[in-house]
Amino acid sequence: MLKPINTVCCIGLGYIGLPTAALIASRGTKVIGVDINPEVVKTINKGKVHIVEADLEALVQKVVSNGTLKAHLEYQPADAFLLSVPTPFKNNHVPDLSYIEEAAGNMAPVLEKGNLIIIESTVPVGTTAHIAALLAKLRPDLKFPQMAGELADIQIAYCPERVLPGRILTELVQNDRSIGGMTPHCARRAKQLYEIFLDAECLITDASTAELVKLSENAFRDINIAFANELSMICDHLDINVWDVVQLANRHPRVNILQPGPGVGGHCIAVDPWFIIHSAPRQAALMRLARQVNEGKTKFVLDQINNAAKLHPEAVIACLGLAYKPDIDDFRESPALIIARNLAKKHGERLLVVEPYIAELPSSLTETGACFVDASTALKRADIVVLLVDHKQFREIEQSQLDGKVIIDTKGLWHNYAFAF
Ligand code: SAJ
Repeated sequence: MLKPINTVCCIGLGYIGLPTAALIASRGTKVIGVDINPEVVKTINKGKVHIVEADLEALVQKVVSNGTLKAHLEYQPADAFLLSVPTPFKNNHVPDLSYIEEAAGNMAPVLEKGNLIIIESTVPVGTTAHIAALLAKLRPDLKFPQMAGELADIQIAYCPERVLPGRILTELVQNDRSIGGMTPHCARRAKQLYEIFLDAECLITDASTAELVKLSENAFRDINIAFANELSMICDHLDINVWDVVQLANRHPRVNILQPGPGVGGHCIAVDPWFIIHSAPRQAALMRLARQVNEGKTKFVLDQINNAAKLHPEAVIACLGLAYKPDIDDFRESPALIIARNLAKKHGERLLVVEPYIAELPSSLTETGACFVDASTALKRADIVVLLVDHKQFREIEQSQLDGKVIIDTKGLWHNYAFAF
């Protein structure tokens, strides 16, 4: 008989933690949200959200007003703890576990016998065991799975998320979930928690396998995006339209070439493969090469723009989009932002920037003199138009607004337009 889970403490109220906390609370389970950022805590307790995500604010408003979700700065006792804190990498792509180690250190004092701990953050293989060892040192009075097995006082599991930003609340309910228990009992307890809100399958495995499953999903996607980006650079060299090649090749019943772009952004696809490469440097040759191809594509686009600017001295350049992907406001690891920053340093106020999902430019752009404008102003004033993100707002741009301009379309939005260069 599994101990009931009446209270869940969700640690880290960001892109994953907050939607997860709100969803669990919406099923009637009491949720204590914990975040280190006082602004985030204050915003949530007003029933508001600090991130752009479909339907999230309405859900947070509902569960905060009915008292099932409350955000705190301090950790509180609970039946289960969910850790969704950042796991970036340091320089030279070494995983940075400081956030998750800090969260574990802050959680240790409030742990009680019978608690369940689930790590959701994307982590290098072996991190769940590492955190379990850290907790055992901090709480020698409690028995942990690595020494007590099924008789442990505390159950620990690794359960990665696989939701797509923009569809998080839907995919949290609909996507199958890998449940990596340190013991079978840990996995059963973790499954009990996810069954509070999951409409899909809980796929039971061990912690290390679940850690590598998550990383493999994203490394697989990174390699496939690298194929599309390499193909786009080959097409440029051969003067062939890559969008036609992709469209026609994908009519093959078993071919699915992804979409080229200006590189790979986001805190997942651009980061996670490095966790595998770090764990198996000699074996992960293809994954490392894919990372180099995708990072190289960003430089390739920047060179294209600067070459066009050399042919048109004093040209006004417009960058359309800064986010790492369309129709969201997330700029983490964004290749568009990397390109815009480089152009701003070189071209200053001759750079116009359009980004529908922000109210003002990041200081790294404003300090160079780059101008924040709307799309129609940019298209009127620019000689060189660079499409970096295929936000839905840019789909309304007519060919007539682009006539006579130099176009660098990294997302193929306008590849059917016949341009007079
Ligand atoms: N991109 C391309 N071409 C494509 C697809 C994507 O250039 O054909 C670029 C995007 O523009 C973006 C980057 O790749 O810059 C990543 O975008 P994405 O849509 O592939 O992925 P994320 O980071 O938003 O979400 C991914 C998803 N993982 C997979 O699709 C395997 C999501 O399911 C994960 O939950 C998420 O990573 C995560 O949090 O790990």
